[in-house]
Amino acid sequence: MTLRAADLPPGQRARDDFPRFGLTPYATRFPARPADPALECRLPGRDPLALPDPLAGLPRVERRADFHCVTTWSCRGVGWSGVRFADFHRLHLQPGLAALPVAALTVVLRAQDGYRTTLPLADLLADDVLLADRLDGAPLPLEHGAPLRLVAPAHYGYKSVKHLARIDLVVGAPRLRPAALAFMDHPRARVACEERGRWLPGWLLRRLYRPLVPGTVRRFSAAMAARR
Ligand SMILES: Nc1nc2c(c(=O)[nH]1)N[C@H]1C(S)=C(S)[C@@H](COP(=O)(O)O)O[C@H]1N2
Ligand SMILES: [Mo]
Repeated sequence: MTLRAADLPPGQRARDDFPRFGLTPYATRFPARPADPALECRLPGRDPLALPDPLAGLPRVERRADFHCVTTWSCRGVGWSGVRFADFHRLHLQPGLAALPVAALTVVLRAQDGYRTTLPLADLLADDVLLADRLDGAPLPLEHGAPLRLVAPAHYGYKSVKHLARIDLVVGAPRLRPAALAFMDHPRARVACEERGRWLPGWLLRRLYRPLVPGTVRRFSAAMAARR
């Protein structure tokens, strides 16, 4: 661990590595189809849309962004490549949404390992949100979300769903049991506002989460090594 740099968001500390990380039960859960990027999309009142190659036909972009985990570690300057979620939306989602306004829609994001969370559609349309299939110039490795992950740098890492498998657009607040306990899953989780969780203030969650980092990093990397 290095000391917190002055330009990191409140409560964050930079680390030199980019660890495999997540909720403890997910340390030993892996994607069922790590080489198959197929994505299913569900829109209100429409048949499910199956996309075997979800990035096909979209402009590729590269983005460098800091990655902020809610437990207070940050990794500076991670280099992603993929397509903008906004471009994906324009091609595949918007045509099926008819007159439904963006502001009315929430997106449920589900992963091949069973992980799930939500974000407002409006947040996903920000220019820095990607569907990424490459990391630092190489194909996305299993530990960082192969075959396809969401990257939403303005939100805590728990919104950047790895091994993305399905996205559902729903009107209003979805009835979803989040992967984490309800208090841990803020509907927006914006890093700049320190929206670490619901109900409890960010400064308190910082203190609760920070001691869990070293053990969680060890657990996730041991599970990855065992899998190889
Ligand atoms: N499918 C899936 N996505 C996930 C998680 C997970 O356990 N499973 N953990 C989340 C959390 S809490 C964080 S901090 C980041 C970690 O991403 P990394 O393993 O690439 O560092 O992934 C997020 N997305
Ligand atoms: Mo996290």
